[in-house]
Amino acid sequence: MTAQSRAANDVSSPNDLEAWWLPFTANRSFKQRPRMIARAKGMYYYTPDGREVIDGAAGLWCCNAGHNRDEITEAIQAQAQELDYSPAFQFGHAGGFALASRLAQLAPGDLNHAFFCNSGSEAVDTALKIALAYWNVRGQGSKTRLIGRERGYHGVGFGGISVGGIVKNRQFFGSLLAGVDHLPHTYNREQQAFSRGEPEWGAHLADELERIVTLHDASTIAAVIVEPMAGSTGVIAAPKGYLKRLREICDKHGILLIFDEVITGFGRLGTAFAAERYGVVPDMITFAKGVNSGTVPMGGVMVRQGIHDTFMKGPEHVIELFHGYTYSGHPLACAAALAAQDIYRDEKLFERAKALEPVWADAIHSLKGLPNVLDIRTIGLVGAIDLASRPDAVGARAFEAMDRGFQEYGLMMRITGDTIALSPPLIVTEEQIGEIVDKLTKVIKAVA
Ligand code: PXG
Repeated sequence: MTAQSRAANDVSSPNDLEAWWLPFTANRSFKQRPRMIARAKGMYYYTPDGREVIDGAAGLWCCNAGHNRDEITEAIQAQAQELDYSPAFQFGHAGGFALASRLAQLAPGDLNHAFFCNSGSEAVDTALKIALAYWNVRGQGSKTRLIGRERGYHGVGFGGISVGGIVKNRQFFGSLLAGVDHLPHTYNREQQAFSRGEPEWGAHLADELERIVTLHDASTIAAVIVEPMAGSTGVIAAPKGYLKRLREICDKHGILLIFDEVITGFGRLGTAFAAERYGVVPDMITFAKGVNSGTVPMGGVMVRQGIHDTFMKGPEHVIELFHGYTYSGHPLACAAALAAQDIYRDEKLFERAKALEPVWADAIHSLKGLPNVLDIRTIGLVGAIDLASRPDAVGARAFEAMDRGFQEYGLMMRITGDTIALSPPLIVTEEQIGEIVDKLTKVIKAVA
């Protein structure tokens, strides 16, 4: 920066969009036609000029309690006044322990321990590292191979993109982690089009894990990681019976099973964790986003009792796991999470998501028949609409839908390729579901 622009560094309103390189964004097009957000409340965002935009995406799948909840804001304020930061390496604070206990209660089975970090990407790297270290500590250091799934999204760390299966997130970044293999994804439009909830077809695809085990031998495989519902790739729910089958195969061969619940955690599918919906207890669950309704960066891993206990041996002054982050269990993130968890419990928001699932499904599936709609999928309070791509311009139609939805119709949505994804805050009312579908109908017609 020039001395002159440095001197201008104290302006209170940003009027230059140049310096911020936005993540996962078409930057040049954004800067020509910015989509600026100034404030939020409940189900709505507001633009700097005061236009109301209904939030069909819970921010980025994270603001499950709705926006700017007073209880959360006040908890963050009070915490900042009391204890702004405290180290978590060799020290602790009450909020972190309270939150970990709370999450242990919420998680199924004996997923009794929480390891905190600051994002979903860090949660995934943490879970993969715990898996590798676990086998090492048990004297089975040859178990190093990690198995992900095609079309999976596990954040953007090197671990996450290695087990992930989204081509663009991998192809530019070199050789990634060695010793990774992938299950096939479970989407098949011919068999599953316009599905509500778990598709009937596809459980057999879990048996591909047997093929992978035969190829590499179980003695080389540490863990399998999957999203119970693949979100980022465009919403692919696990077929009926698929996750149970994965659990059985992992048990048979002594392989750890990790559910990445960064999106599905905290009510998105109508239960605290998707693991509960499917009656399957994985060995670890990664979480982030909804843990504090997206208000302060936070992620973490829930770990089963036996895995945790395996590390708790040897001389007591020695660190058991050489892993952690400066901001692990940050006091502000914990305070926000405790307040968010109170809201989820007191307003029964997970149950609410479950009760609204059929209403939501009916509403979203009513878009069938609109121009270019090739498939619609719903599960929990999630919906996806595949639009036909324009010739030679994959992604252009959905990009226009997202942009015009925000600029002209007052609707925020997520897109990936030519798929529109919806995941409103769990406080959404039936009337607001109607508003989302109404606006979406207009947008889909507008981009025909
Ligand atoms: N795992 C899963 C399953 C996710 O969905 C991450 C890990 C990474 O979380 P962080 O906090 O590091 O971003 C995610 C994140 C989208 C979208 O467009 C999805 C995510 C993030 C941003 C956009 O669907 N998921």
